[in-house]
Amino acid sequence: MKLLLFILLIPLVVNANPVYKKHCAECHGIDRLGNTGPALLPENLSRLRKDKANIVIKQGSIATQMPAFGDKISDAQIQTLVDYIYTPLPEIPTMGMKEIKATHVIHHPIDSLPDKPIFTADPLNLFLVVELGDHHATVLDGDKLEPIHRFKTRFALHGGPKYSSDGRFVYLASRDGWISKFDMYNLKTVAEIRAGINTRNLAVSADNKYVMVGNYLPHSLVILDARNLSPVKVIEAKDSLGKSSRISAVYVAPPRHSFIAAMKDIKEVWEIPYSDKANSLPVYLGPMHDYRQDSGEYSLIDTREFPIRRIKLDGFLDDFFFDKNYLHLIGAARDGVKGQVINMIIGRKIAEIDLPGMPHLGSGITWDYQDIPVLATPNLKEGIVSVIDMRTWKTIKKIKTLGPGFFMRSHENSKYAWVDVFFGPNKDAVHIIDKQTLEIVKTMRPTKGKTSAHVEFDRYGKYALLSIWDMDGELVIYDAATLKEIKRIPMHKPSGKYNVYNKTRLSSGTSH
Ligand code: DHE
Repeated sequence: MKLLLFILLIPLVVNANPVYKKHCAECHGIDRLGNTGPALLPENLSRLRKDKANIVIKQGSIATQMPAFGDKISDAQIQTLVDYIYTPLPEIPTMGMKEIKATHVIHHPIDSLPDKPIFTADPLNLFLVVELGDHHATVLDGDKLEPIHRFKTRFALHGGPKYSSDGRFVYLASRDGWISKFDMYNLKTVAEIRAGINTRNLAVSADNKYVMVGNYLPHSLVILDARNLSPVKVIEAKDSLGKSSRISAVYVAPPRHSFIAAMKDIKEVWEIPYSDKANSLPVYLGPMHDYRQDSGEYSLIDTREFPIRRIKLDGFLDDFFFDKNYLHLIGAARDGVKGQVINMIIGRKIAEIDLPGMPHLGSGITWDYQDIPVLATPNLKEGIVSVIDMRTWKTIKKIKTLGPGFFMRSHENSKYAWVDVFFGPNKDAVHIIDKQTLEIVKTMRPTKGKTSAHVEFDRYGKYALLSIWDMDGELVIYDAATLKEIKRIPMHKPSGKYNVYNKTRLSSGTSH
């Protein structure tokens, strides 16, 4: 498969624009099919006008790893780059059922492995820590705060790895489309498959039967059998007029027994049930729904066919998350000013929220502030944390920070929420907010000059683990109550960390 793809791409590599080769190929791929950065093809740039692309190349793109090239290349060279990335490729490699199947590898049949952990650590208090620097992941004992295993991952994992509900298995997605299933009990990668060329993220059904993968390229959702990752169905992402779309993100909504996927280039959110239990959900069978067409008999859905309920929106969604009961979807667009609140029963927008600086919404968290359920999220364009009343969807407070942040985290047992400052001169700072006063009570700089980011708590909310986002980085562990540093563990650009208990119990202080 790899060889075939390479042979197909030889002409693209030889003919690549020289400026592109020098400055862009490392992140976006010599073939423009994406690498650590997204694919750069006209099919994937429909929301970016050419003049805007020119500005992005010149000035960089906020909240991504895209730097400014204005002082490195001339205006004329930038224009050749713009023309180049809007030129269609002679051929985009196909990644349909047949090609996906051909990549499938089973390293260890599940039945051949014991279903008990091979270590004594509490399997529910393990962390998986992704180390982006050298494409590894570390399994960490959350009680002793010591690594127990380190393994090689696929290239450039992105998005949160997702656990099976018992925490035994974890599913990982790489930006270049590889999905890996890792056995946390036996510390082995058990199966792998390439489900996309440029992948966004994955979700696992709450009944542990299916994995759904959302792709930027091709424009598809891929359903895998969660047991061994064999492909079940490829769904092309397009609207009823045939306009296709990248997938912004896919998540699971456990009480709804469905996957929810947002489209990046069409104004729709899709709900795709994976279990017959979805049949008992109350759904308004009005003009927005597209399940049963005219039959109106929601109870007759055959979920093995993965029917699509299309919810039409006013605007695009780049990311979203849910309230506690999965009744509301809260979404935002990169270029939008307002966030949208969608009621999942009636399938339409019921409110707008003031999110001026584009949140990395997967980073939003919720808690009760003086008996008011609130949602709080950092913003990627502005140094503020927005705190929103989830009954009225009005902003209660904008907490000023030292710069735009990526990740916000807390835990039910902690009185604090932690938020990083990911961009700008204060990227080494992290703020600690009192959840009941909404005031910053402490600002720390764990390592002067180095980006500190992404906090995750252990299962009891006793420790907070933070990443020093550097090739010679560290995991810094704090006592979550006294905020005193406890220890440091050297790691290579540690990014996200994922605690089994908090993720599988859907803690309101973290992402799911
Ligand atoms: Fe992420 C999660 C989108 C850039 C690190 N990021 C997510 C998710 C989405 C998303 C939709 C939720 C998926 C999930 O968990 O299933 N990220 C985007 C972007 O649109 C953006 C701004 C541009 C892009 O390059 O795609 C972006 N993200 C980054 C980075 O530059 C980061 C800092 C480094 C990297 O890995 O490329 C980064 N994103 C992360 C991490 C998570 C994540 C560590 C999981 C957080 C968690 O705790 O669940």
